[in-house]
Amino acid sequence: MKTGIKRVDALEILDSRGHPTLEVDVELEGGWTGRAAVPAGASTGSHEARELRDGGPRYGGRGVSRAVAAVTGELARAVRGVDALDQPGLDRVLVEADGTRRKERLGANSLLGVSLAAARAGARAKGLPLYRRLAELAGKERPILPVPQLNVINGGRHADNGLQVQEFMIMPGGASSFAEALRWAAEVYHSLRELLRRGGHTVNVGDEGGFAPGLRTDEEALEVLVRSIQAAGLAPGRDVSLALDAAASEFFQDGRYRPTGRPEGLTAGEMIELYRTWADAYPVISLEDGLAEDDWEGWVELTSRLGGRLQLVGDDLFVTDPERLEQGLRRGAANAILIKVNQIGTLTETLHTLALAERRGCPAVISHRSGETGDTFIADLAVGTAAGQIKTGAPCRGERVAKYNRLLRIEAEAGGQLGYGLPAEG
Ligand code: 2PG
Ligand code: MG
Repeated sequence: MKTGIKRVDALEILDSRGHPTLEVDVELEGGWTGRAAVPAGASTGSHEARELRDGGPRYGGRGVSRAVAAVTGELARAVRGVDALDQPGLDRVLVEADGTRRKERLGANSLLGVSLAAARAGARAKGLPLYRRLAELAGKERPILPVPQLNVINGGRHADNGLQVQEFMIMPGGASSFAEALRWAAEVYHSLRELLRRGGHTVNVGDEGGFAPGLRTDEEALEVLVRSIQAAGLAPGRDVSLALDAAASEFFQDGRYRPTGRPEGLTAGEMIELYRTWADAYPVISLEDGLAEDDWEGWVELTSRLGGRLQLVGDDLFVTDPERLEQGLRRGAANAILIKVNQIGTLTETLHTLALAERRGCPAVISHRSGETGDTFIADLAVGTAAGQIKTGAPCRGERVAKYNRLLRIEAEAGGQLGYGLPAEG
């Protein structure tokens, strides 16, 4: 069989934060090859699948030489001869080889590298661009270019300033193509830079390419964002809206929310009230991880109070896990899901969660991690699965821009055949 897996290799490389990560190569019997690099989070949810890291003195314990050994040893033996075109079968072999619920034995990073590299090799064997191959695997006839959420102001764990919200994002939903959306976003990004500079702020960038200014309050950040959209000649709320990732699990302690500067803490109800005032005053349309990963009661209240007007995205809450998504939808917690391939560990499981979300009318946002590489797999994933939304950082820093540029290329190569925006209902 020419599409059987012949060789699997792995290399310890660096991610965008200078931490080690895995790069995996898969070669098929017919000579087709695929390569994939694995991302890594900083504000990781406690229910995510586990990465395998070395511990010990190398790279401060973050080395992945054990994961390299898992890929080139146990996993390579397990998948040898398996048909790369049977992605569900291949991913089953990977999951069974590991044998644990959270993939802690061989590491979700090891499994994911093999899964994604094999998908690339499979696309080459079929002579398809990756997004077309992913559309085939997802059973989608109409791939679509996603609306990007671009993180232009960084706070929380991704920066050293006083901002409680980890990510302040712009969403150019009013554009008529992805290329126009990205141009608008870049123009807003530069007018933001200018406004911050004039206000005496540093314009150094954080982990995801957004500015990390020494702003004192989240409201100041929301204000300057609205002004920068206007300064770019665009209409806040119509052309460009705002999306936030509070990453609230990061500042939830002893039953209260304790962002920087609020040591007394806030209840979930007070947090919800704060979000309501923001939604009233600013063109915010999406809020991710507004509350903590296990605060189910708070999430239910948040969703019943603000779910009619905001997209409430579960990231740490759902960790791309179909069981947690099912539980959330049953209880009425959140109304959208963030999808991160390394939270679950294989392509097939990711597609499975996406399919469940779609069946339940739950929008999905395909996402990068704060630690990334030049790998652009998620750009193709967003298009092929017709998810409708992607978040992959600012229009700045090579590892972020690589994904946006890949989307530009997909749109251009399709010659106007692919739509832009949220998928049509129904
Ligand atoms: C998030 C992500 C990506 P991290 O919280 O959504 O922006 O951050 O990869 O650090 O978990
Ligand atoms: Mg998040």
